[in-house]
Amino acid sequence: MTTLHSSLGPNPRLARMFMVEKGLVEGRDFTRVHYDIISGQNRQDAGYVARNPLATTPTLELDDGTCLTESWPICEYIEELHPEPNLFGTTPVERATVRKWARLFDQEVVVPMTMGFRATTGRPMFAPRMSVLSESAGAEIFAMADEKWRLFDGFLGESDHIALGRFTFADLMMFAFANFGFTVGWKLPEGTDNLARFVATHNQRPCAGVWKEAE
Ligand SMILES: N[C@@H](CCC(=O)N[C@@H](CS)C(=O)NCC(=O)O)C(=O)O
Repeated sequence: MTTLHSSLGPNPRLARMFMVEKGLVEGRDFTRVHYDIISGQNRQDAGYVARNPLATTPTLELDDGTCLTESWPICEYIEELHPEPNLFGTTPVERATVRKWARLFDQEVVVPMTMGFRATTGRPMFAPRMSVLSESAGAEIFAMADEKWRLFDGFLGESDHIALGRFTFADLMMFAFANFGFTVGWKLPEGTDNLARFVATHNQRPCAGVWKEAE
């Protein structure tokens, strides 16, 4: 059976949320192996490093032993196997639109937010295992992510969907990383009422349950 190598954190949770939205059930459709990333189990387990040389989570291991890494491509792989409900668009233009928003959010929010977290609140965990920015640069780049959250608040406007007027992978990504922020003491920036509404709306979705679990 397909195995999702998973842990705490927004990237494996993004993949798990995607699987929930696809109606895939743990135990029936895939198995999940959990790694304690706080203690660095993912980096110490030689078997896991062989599956994913970067040792990050998630990794999706297929029946033939192929190991797919990187949360977004894992989600696209699952979409190809399980096209419904559609989360990446049904036409070339729709797919380009969903990927545009996901790419923008990934670069403009996810990268500064995660780099900022690793250099500040997450420093005790991350500094021993990878290069991190200085604390002051971390705080600056974390604040830059907030500027971009504000930009996305404006892009959303009165809609609860960033693309196609319906729930897509781009919404899932935004929702996952807002939830990641909440787990590390972050709050939505002042004046982002559209994002607050977006989060409250998507908190009703089945995938939100992933963030209510203790791991
Ligand atoms: N770009 C990767 C990022 C993977 C990543 O950084 N995963 C985090 C969990 S959210 C991780 O493995 N952290 C523990 C570590 O780096 O040791 C993806 O999209 O999957």
